[in-house]
Amino acid sequence: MPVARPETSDARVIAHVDMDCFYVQVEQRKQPELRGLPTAVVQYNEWQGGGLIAVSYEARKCGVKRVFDGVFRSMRGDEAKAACPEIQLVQVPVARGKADLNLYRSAGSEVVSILAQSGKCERASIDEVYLDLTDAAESMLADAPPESLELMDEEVLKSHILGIRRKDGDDFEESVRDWICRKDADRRDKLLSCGIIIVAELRKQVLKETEFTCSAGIAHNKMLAKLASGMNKPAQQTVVPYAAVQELLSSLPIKKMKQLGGKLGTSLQTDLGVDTVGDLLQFSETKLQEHYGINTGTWLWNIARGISGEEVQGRLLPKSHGSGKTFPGPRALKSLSNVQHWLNQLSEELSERLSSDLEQNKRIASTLTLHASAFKSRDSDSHKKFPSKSCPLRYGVTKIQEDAFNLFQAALREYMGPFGSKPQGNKQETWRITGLSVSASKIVDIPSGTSSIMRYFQSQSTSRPADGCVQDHVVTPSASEGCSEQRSTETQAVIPEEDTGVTYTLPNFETPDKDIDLVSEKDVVSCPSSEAADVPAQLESNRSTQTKRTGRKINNPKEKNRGMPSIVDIFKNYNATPPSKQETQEDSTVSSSTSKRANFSNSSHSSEVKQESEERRQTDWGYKIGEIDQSVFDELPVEIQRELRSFLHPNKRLNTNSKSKGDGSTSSIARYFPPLNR
Ligand code: TTP
Repeated sequence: MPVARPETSDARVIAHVDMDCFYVQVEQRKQPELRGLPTAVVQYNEWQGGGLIAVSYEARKCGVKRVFDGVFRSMRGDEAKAACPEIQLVQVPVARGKADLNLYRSAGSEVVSILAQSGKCERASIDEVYLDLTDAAESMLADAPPESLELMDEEVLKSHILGIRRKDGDDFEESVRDWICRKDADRRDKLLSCGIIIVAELRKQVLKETEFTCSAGIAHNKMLAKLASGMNKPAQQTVVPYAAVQELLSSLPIKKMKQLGGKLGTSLQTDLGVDTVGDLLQFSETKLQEHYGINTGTWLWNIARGISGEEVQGRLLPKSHGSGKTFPGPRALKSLSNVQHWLNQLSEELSERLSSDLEQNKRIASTLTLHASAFKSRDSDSHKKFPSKSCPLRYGVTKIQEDAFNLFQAALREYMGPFGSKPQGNKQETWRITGLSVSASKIVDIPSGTSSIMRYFQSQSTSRPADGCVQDHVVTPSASEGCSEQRSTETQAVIPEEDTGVTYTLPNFETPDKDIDLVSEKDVVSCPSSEAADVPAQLESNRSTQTKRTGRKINNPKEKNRGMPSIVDIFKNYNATPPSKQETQEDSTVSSSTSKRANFSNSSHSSEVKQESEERRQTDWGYKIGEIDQSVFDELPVEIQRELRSFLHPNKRLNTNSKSKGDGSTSSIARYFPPLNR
């Protein structure tokens, strides 16, 4: 079968950098006496010595593993001790009764900030980075090509280059040098050679500055670079020249390919008899599309040929934030109050991370999603998944807590179905929750400058569900790869908080430790139907408590599904049509300068004029200002809250304004959103 050449991506130089036994290295840096010793990081609970989540390479040599082969559970500390009596077990830090990964996150950021200097850099997880080194490689090729170098670093010469043919007795390093310095090499290989030198240098720099070792894969696209980085660990780099691609893929088990570890990979094995990625070559694109749909079919056809057009994203910050915890076996949650307790903890952590993202990076997330895993007591429908739910995200810890709990209740009602509240036989059907997570996604930069705030909120609002209601969280196949995130997250994951040693398959569930990129939401699609007439008894009682707690009785069935109003809902009703001349004058007065606004309010406008302007303001906003729940402003940073309140209530503003005018201070909104400088 003729093999298509990768098109444009074949001249790119992409690296995937992956830290070695990352949590262990972070702990060893903290406690240098552990260096060189067999070490493992375990979960904080001590049942059977805690589940292993990271294992040093010294410990791996003694047979200690994170996941037991063939058994879907993590190795316990006690089992690790039996295999390797001298192993050092370090517990993950704990906060709010769950693993606190901040230490590891910031260690990952240290690495990212070093690597980002070399070119376009995408932080792919807590300890993985993609780099697009094409520009750097091209410059090197133009200015100081590898064959012109007199000395070559040892780290470069240790590189594993796939497809190099060595004769018996050939020196490893010499053969690497020869390959790198070939004068007759084609341009693609020459660029890769430059990539080898650049990555070796970067890895040395990371080691020097952070004391962490890492491994890397260097290839012409992300997919191949990622495959290569894990091939020779720790502290080594592997290169995939174009000529070696088919050989690599022909023997690569299909399930080892990113995004084929789950159902799709299984289907390829059982339905098409495909064992290796190379086996896919026998199927035409049309055939694959017939089986798996247009996007996935094309994606499969491409990966069989080592083609992947996926770009390095140029993103140093996470795409989403999540906080989760599992409650396996006897720890499964069985009451709403327990669920609420844990959702409060998770929401608190999420809120903290959102606040620091806002503070440090001037970014705002707009969707809150709840994922859970569950089972029912007498499970007639054991395969029914606990639905994931999303809603617009409101800032402020109590709001996130409240919304997360509301999402949970909506999901639970759906999960239990119309018979949830009815006893079947003698017993009432009950539920157990084995995993909970809350995540914030659709994170965007806040545009700089006061005037763009409205635009920001408006653009946010247009991407939202019409009425801000609880939405089913649906993961759809990615257009770029034709493969759904759901499949990719179906791989077995060892979750730091798990307790009984069971490793879970968690479709749609965000592993708290690898907290970046795991939630790649596509769009929320439909509102659930209005609340089921039959709801579980637990929920029924809780719903009345909820109504009491919020003090807001819900009579209107439409309103029931709306969820709480968000600041975004208010802004989306802001009328952006160009105002009349008179309005323009007033608008600029109220929205851009506090001092002008003070002048306006201080001037001797008649009360009719004030009333008129008030009416205009009300029309512009599409809301009766008096009816806006003032608590929605709590979602915003304090100084902006102040400014918006004074925009809506200019008279109240007078008292404080004279003071700020005296300070000569500029608009706080403008100060809050300085031009981005990253
Ligand atoms: P990995 O990169 O998968 O593994 P690792 O860095 O420990 O080891 P390797 O050298 O083989 O790459 O994960 C990075 C960190 O994420 C890891 O140190 C601990 C954490 N982690 C978990 O807590 N649970 C998991 O299931 C996985 C896979 C990782």
